[in-house]
Amino acid sequence: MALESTVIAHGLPWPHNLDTARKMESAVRDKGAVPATIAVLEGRMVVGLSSEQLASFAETEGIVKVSRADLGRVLASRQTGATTVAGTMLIAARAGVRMFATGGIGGVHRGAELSFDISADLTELARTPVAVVCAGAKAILDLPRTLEALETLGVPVVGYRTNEFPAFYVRESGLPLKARVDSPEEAARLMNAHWETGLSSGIVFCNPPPADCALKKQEVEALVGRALHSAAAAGIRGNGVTPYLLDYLSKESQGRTMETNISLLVHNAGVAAEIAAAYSALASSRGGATP
Ligand code: PSU
Ligand code: MN
Repeated sequence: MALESTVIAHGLPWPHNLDTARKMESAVRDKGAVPATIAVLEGRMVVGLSSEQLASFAETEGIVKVSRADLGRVLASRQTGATTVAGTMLIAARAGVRMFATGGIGGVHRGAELSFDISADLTELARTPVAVVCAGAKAILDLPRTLEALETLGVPVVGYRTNEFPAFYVRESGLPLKARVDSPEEAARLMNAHWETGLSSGIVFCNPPPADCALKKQEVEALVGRALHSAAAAGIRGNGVTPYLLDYLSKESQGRTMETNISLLVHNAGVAAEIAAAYSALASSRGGATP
């Protein structure tokens, strides 16, 4: 099961990043799956960082962010890179890995009608057959437009024990989902049916943050409004926007958004591992015949 590395290099500060990456790997193992944290190390795609590689990766500063468009360049120049949701899915699929857990996918940024800033995570989901467990898209984004874009791209967005698109730190967004599953087995059957038809798109499983660590919508919206003003004033553009906003939210909330982010990352890893185990059991019961 895949885990990404942009959240380690750019989503969380040291030492929380390493601690969280290790907790996610343990959560995966506890549910009977095998974690493979994906990154680019000195120009090589690595599927399954060793404990030492993970520690040194988490301590290194200034690691480049690797999405689909960046991969060739980073490999050619023998750089070390942190894979985003898009970059991780692309490498996972090449290695035959179908399951992936992250915090929140990228999506349509607020103000995208002017900036055109839409995460390559969305187009990757349209073309790469990997299922992603997440708490929806990050709260800094325009969630209704992100859902619309996913629909246009033909990506199934499935609630895991919820009828609503979660809002990352917040359990509900008021945005209804068309599909819902209530168990790992049901999720595995959906994956199998989706790919058995020959569809090559990904699947988004939305797992709301645990109730005991979720934040209130009003509080997050107020923080996000200030974060967006600050990013605009500082002239932050391109792939620096998301890390800037996440860092701003954490500082302004005295670390509370970061704590929620960590809890939901670990929670998502556990749920994805349960689904991965159910999918693999489904494959064996069919003589290894799942796509
Ligand atoms: N989930 C988190 N924290 C993160 C991310 C996901 O809890 O930092 C990362 C993912 O790697 C995702 C990226 O692909 O943020 C989105 O970046 P952008 O908006 O530049 O596409
Ligand atoms: Mn972007």
